[in-house]
Amino acid sequence: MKKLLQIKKIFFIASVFVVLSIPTYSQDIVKQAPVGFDVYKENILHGKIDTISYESKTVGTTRRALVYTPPGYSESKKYPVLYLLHGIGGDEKEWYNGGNPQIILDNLYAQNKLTPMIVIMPNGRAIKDDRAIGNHMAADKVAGFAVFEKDLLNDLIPYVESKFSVLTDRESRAIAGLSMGGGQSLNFGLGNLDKFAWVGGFSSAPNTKSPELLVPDPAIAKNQLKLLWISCGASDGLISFSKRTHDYLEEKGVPHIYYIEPGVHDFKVWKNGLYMFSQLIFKPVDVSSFPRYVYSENATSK
Ligand code: FER
Repeated sequence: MKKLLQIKKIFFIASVFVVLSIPTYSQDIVKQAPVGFDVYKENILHGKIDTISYESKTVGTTRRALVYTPPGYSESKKYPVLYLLHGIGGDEKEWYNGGNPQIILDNLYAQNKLTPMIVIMPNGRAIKDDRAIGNHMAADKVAGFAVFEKDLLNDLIPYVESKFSVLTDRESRAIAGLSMGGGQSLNFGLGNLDKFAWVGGFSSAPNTKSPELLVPDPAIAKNQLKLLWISCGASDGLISFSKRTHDYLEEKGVPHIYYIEPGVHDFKVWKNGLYMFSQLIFKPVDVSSFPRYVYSENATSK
């Protein structure tokens, strides 16, 4: 009888531990950016933004990109690389001008929330005159966004890997972008799983390939991807391109985060995309947490 009571007691204590550990566990996911995430702070370490130029055999010109190196960047360490792509009306400076990614990332580094990485912001319009002028929808300009796949793989990545102290395996390479760049990221990332293990599309545009072309072999994608991130503003006119991709991935059992937040087609959503995606990459991923990525009004990541 005494023994039974003891067993009951042990069982009770064990259950208390299990119950208490649930809330701790559920705090693990990355939450919507809190107020102040994009505000410059004087008294923390800051990364550095530079312009780089590389010879593009694909386009036949010298092309530009911005590079953000993290606080404390050292040639004696090797870093993973995030390629961060702009939208149809932008160029290599669009993220910098509209989203101040260096402020968002500096603040996250100050809170120890990022694996140190280099961020490359290229010009994704791979045509001779790649300036963001005139009619952005002109056929030759739109076509340049598809040609950028070759420029990225054959010209820019080799340049970055020859000039910076970076890791070169697929698990050390991520690609994400906004709108037209979100479509590029899904197309190029999922189309080159030997090159990219982390893929993110923020408010992806109509250039996003149809799901069957994007992920023709769900088993390979499931096996190769570390993280596939798809986010969009709930009131974005382009949401159908994210939703159809999500629906297909869900049907085929390919793990991914589908994160819908209040908002339209603008930098508020894209900055939060960078805030959340950057915290998830280049570290262990818990696939079972993906369904818990649901927008929460009073989220703070503190
Ligand atoms: C389109 C609508 C929007 C399109 C591209 C976009 C190529 C891109 C928008 C953006 O990058 O912000 O029909 O076709």
